[in-house]
Amino acid sequence: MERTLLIIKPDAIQRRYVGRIVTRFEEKGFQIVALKLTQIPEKVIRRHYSAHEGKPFFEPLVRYMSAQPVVLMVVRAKGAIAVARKMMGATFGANAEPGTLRGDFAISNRFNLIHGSDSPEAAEKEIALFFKPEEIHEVADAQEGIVYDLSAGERI
Ligand code: IDP
Ligand code: MG
Repeated sequence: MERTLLIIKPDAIQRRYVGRIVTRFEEKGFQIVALKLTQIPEKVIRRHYSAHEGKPFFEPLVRYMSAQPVVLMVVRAKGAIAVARKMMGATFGANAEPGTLRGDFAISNRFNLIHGSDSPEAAEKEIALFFKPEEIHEVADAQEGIVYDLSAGERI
């Protein structure tokens, strides 16, 4: 099953949105397989966002993401990466569609509540950057047969 890495960013924690963000993914049918509250060291966040190095927003982004704790999560679902990105909404809060997390709860270009991996390669790289294998708990999903139609031998 596809996995993605989500980060509930410091602004979301300050605004007491951890519970409702986690709930949105659970309600949608995602299974949580890893979760922790932690402050990410500056050099790790630089690596995580290395694709943005040199851009004008890079240094403030590094400061924002490393100054306070975040919630790191690995979640899985069919098509997890694209579905999570859709649920997050566009990067800038003001542009994000209502009904998405950013569309409903963010107005800022930077303080936009959540990170989600943008490709399978990024997801696996980011999961390995933030979690040790023993911190990931891929237990059988008791609800899988009701979240998906499994009668044809695949997840429909
Ligand atoms: P994403 O989070 O939607 O994938 P990216 O383009 O990967 O967006 O940018 C990473 C993060 O950097 C954004 O979520 C946002 O917090 C911040 N950011 C991106 N562009 C800007 C900008 O133009 N001004 C301020 N912050 C930005
Ligand atoms: Mg991105």
